[in-house]
Amino acid sequence: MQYIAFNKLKDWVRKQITLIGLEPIVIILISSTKNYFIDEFVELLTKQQTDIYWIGKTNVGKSSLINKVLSLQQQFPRKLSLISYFPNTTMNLIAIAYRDYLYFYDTPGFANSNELNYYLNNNAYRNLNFESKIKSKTYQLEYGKTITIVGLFQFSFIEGLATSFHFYGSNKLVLHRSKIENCSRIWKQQILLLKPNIKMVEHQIKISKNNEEKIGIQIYGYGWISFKARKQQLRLLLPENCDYQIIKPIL
Ligand SMILES: Nc1nc2c(ncn2[C@@H]2O[C@H](COP(=O)(O)OP(=O)(O)OP(=O)(O)O)[C@@H](O)[C@H]2O)c(=O)[nH]1
Ligand SMILES: [Mg+2]
Repeated sequence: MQYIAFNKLKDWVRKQITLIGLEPIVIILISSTKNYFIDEFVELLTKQQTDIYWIGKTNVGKSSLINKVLSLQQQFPRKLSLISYFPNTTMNLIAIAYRDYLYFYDTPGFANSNELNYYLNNNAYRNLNFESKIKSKTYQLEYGKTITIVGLFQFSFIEGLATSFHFYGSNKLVLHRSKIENCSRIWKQQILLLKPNIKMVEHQIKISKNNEEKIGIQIYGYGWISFKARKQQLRLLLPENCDYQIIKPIL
């Protein structure tokens, strides 16, 4: 916990929220399983004088957080919200009596088709749960090499000076290093986590900067790959419609 730059992370979240046209009032970084900042969050809730709707992407822990808040406040509703590591666990609007005639409304989470998780088969969710702190995996690569994030996507280093690439994704994912010329064969042997018949698309990425600035490629639903800018030419193989963007690394 002490290793994470909270303010940097909060700034990043604020920027992302602003980009989609919303104005955040308070940002609290929270975990209901690790209890991070739960007290601050509960205090905020006790000041609310309206019903509270719990809205967000599927599988991010909305129902878990509701149950946590209720148990901390020694409230035992007839029915707690269901939780699971599968997406779309909450299927309907669920009203839960809170206090002073106020209600929590747990809502079904939404899924975005531009994220990798949208293309996963059901067994894959176990592999993508972020239960422990992310440990980055580092590869010092010469050009001509591919890293296959087994069953999910491929990252190829086409041209440029030798570079250290740091992969920040779920610790449970296996990474496989190979020569570019072998990567199609490896991919065909290893499609395990995506739904069947997902069309894969290649994206060419040219880094124009050559100033050693730390940059990253964020792959929606996975995490990000960070490295120093050295005019590299890269290639990503992703499910069609899955998005990525070049970012300043968050950590
Ligand atoms: N690491 C970690 N996992 C969590 C946390 N909160 C919930 N989870 C896990 O995340 C998964 C999804 O939790 P849910 O509470 O069902 O998520 P949800 O947002 O209600 O999902 P939908 O109902 O599909 O919208 C479960 O496997 C939880 O155990 C957390 O704070 N940290
Ligand atoms: Mg839920």
